[in-house]
Amino acid sequence: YFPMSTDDQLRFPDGFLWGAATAAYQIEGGADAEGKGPSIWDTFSHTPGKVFHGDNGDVACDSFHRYGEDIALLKRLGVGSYRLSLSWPRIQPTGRGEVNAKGLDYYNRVIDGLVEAGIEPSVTLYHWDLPQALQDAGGWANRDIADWFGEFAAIAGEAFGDRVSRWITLNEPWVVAHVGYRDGRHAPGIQDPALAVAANHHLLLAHGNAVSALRASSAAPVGITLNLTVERPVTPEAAAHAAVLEARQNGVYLDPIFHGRYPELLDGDASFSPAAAGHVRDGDFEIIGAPLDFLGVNFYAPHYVGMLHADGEPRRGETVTGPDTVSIQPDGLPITAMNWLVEPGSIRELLTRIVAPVTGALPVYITENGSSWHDYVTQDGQVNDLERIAYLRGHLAAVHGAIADGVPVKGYFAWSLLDNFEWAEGYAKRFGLVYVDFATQERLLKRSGEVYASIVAANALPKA
Ligand code: PNW
Repeated sequence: YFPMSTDDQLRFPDGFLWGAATAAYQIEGGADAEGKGPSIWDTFSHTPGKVFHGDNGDVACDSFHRYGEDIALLKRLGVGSYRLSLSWPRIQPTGRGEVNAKGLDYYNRVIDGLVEAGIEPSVTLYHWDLPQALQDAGGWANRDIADWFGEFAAIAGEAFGDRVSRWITLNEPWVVAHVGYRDGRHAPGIQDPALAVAANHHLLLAHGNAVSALRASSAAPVGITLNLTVERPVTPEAAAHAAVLEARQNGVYLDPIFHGRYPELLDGDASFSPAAAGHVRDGDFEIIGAPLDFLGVNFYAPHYVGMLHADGEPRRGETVTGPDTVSIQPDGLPITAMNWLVEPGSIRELLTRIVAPVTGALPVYITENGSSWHDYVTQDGQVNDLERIAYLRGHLAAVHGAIADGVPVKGYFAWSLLDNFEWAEGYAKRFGLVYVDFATQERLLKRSGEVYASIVAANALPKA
């Protein structure tokens, strides 16, 4: 145990890294500015029926022009680091060869501005905006993408590796493969389990190649960000089902990276295990298992799983998810605007039960955590987002608990710095510590932003 608690506050370890996070397509705009090529999200968001309200990221938060204001806001929060992502087609318009110098210039301006402000750049190479030209060549379903991504990583490492404080190769490969290629709610909008399971393996190979490429050009620590799931069975019979769900989302990434294999639980399931689907070649696990300096974890909400009643009828709060299984919204837990449960203890369970047994002493960063609510500006010009404050405090207390359990959590990045383009939900779902009026691009620190700034300044969470 470490000396971090007093009667009135939970102290975080000295040097704990506080941050805020965004992603390129969600904030930049400048969709075809200065030589940028189209990404799959440009294509997808301009396809009718794909994104709520027909929204797109053409302008978003206009951070392509307003990054200086964003950096000023980060200074107001007092954070030690900003997690941003690079738009691959801004740097390589077709994803291969030819580098767009003006794209590099943009990120040089942002990174230099951060360093100048004393804020460490934590840079994600890939947060979902694949160059459309690569999708036209098969995207993540084509094994060649491992080499394409390695090349992009080398370009980024050489251009920015002297000033970036930590690298994240991929953001949430499970969402890329599962939501992009299996259920199709995200770009490229494909619904094909065979392509999804191929994408799973190729994402991991690409990650491994990127680790090697970054090592060659930058001394900064390298990791990957996974969105791991906590599946809570509500009855003993549902436990086996919960274990399969965790293997399909957590195991298929954690096991190859840290244990050199795909989960045994999925052996024989060719629609979820890349091994069963025949994608693994000699040497693949050596590439995928390239040693890392940290694991990034994104977490928002747990899931509750149960068995379908014998009469086949879902009860109130139940959604049928398989021939004999349901997902459950339990009574008594708050629900965010995303319809995600609020259950802070689940992030401690994730870190202690799922992450630490796999990663051991490896540093862990929470690279995203946050919540969406129906924020509005009051007549006196404030956003009184009390639910977001409660969510933040609850989850930070639980992260503190995981540290007390012995999990080496080294930092926490709030999602998000800004209200932004929330993928298939468009601008309707706000996650920011800063409110954005998308008509004027005016930014306004929410009350949660003020609270976060005081937590960051104290390196502690007041108990009351
Ligand atoms: C994560 N899903 O997204 C992302 O990393 C962020 O870009 C995003 O804004 C944030 O969480 C909030 O949603 C997800 O539909 C988006 O399963 C959608 C899903 C999962 C993660």
